[in-house]
Amino acid sequence: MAMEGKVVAVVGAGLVGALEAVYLAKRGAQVHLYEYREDIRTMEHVPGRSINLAMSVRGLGALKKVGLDEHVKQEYGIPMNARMIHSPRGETSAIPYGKDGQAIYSVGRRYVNEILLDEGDKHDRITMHFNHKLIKADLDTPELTFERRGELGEGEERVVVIRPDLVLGCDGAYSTVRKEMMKKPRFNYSQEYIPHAYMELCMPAVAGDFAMPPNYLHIWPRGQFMMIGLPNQDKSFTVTLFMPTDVFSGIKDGLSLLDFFTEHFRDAIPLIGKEKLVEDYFNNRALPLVSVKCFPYHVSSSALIMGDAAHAMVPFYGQGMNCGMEDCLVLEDSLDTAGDLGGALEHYSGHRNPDAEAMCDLAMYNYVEMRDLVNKKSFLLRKKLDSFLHWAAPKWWVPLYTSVTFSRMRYHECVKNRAWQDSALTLVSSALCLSSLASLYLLARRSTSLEALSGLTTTLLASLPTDLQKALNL
Ligand code: FAD
Ligand code: EGU
Repeated sequence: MAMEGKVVAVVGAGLVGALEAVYLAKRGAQVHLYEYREDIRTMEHVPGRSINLAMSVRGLGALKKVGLDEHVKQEYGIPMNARMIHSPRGETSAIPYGKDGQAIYSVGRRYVNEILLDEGDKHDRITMHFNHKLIKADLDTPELTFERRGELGEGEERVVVIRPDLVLGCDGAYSTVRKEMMKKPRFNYSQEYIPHAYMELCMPAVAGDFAMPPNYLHIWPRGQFMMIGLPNQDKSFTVTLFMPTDVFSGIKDGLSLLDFFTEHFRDAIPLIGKEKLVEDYFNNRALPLVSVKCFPYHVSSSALIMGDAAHAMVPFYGQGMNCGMEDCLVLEDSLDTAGDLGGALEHYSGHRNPDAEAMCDLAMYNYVEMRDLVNKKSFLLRKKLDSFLHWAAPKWWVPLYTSVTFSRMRYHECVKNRAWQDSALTLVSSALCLSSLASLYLLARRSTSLEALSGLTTTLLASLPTDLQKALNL
């Protein structure tokens, strides 16, 4: 579908909006990019959400279309080849993500946003409007109303009204465009705030070098609490603390904070520094985590939501940005195949929804799993079994996180693939149980020291099936 001459208003110049604007300009559309904040490239300090993110195959695949993937992979991003698990006693162990050099990349949110805006500047067909807050939208016409922030220039009005051909809502988890869609009949919507919130803390460089090995995603799994650390370009780490909101608010002074860290994250204290830890914690607010699902993503041929606006997810799979950027690739396919704009948007909605919702579910499921299972033997055994089978038959056995993080398999198929593996393991473990039962029975019949063996058999029988079942995570 050609977009020549079409006027598209992209709302939100975040990671997805800035990328989509370039995609559309390359298709010949006249793009107007509206952003509530001022131009982040001219800001000294950008407040708000997570400083760095894990970028993997899907995000990189989307950047490839604008020629930025190699730059992020080779020059800018910091490869993380493995997770490094920090035990409560401060011991560390590494679990690789994949084979030889497979890695995910730690990237700065601000930097990626800036190079995308710079890319946009190269296109005459893109006009950027910063300090424009969408306050009202009639999505049928469509008509958008923006309020300008800050000082106005000569002859500029506070309120700006526009009538584009198409509205793309890339305005994040608390999307205004989505709020307008909610007024439509037959629009499905659900959201969930989880009990956990997050806070980012800084682990500074020590004598000009990283305080911990840089090429890892550092994890402190503690059941109810969790901390995750990603390396930054300036050799610091950003560590993100995840805890229930009441635990955050229960820590009221420096002493109780240090007690808390001594109990749960002892090894991180000297790395962050006592004073800095206390200062950062009390100068920061814990931010909420929300998961959003909705359907459809479009209104006839006049509006579409993408990225977090359409499918905000909890961050426990490191896929929010990756999924949002992949949205842009999926829309490209829809525009390529459909005959008209309405058809393309409808195709996109129907095609993307099962995948986006599958990813929201996976992220939520992982949140529960991380909380409850991290230290359980069955969980670790399944991880090892998965890796082993993947090593033995890389084409046939692809673990869930591998298909999600290192492939572009549709998210809902990743889930299906996992379901298939679960039933295969059930089958194999039942077969193992049965055959061990049978051989024990045969052994017992032949044996002269029947009594000893039958005792052993009983013990084994009692323990084996449940253990195996647990071990195989059934
Ligand atoms: P946003 O980045 O939120 O951009 C939306 C833009 O719209 C903003 O610039 C905003 O100012 C603007 N806007 C909003 N309302 C208006 C309005 N009314 N008018 C005009 N403009 C407006 N993802 C990963 O892939 N890997 C990770 O490791 C990862 N880690 C994360 C860790 C945490 C703690 C969190 C919270 C998220 C993480 N994510 C991660 C998810 C990722 O941050 C988001 O999925 C991603 O930022 C979504 O991009 P977006 O462009 O859709 O929305
Ligand atoms: C959470 C917060 C490790 C950045 C899920 C892994 C995340 C990230 C994991 C954050 C975990 C959790 C995976 C990646 C990634 C793991 C993944 C989670 C980046 C299953 C900045 N998660 N995250 N899984 O496998 O697939 O290492 O804030 F702790 S990257 Cl929760 Cl691959």
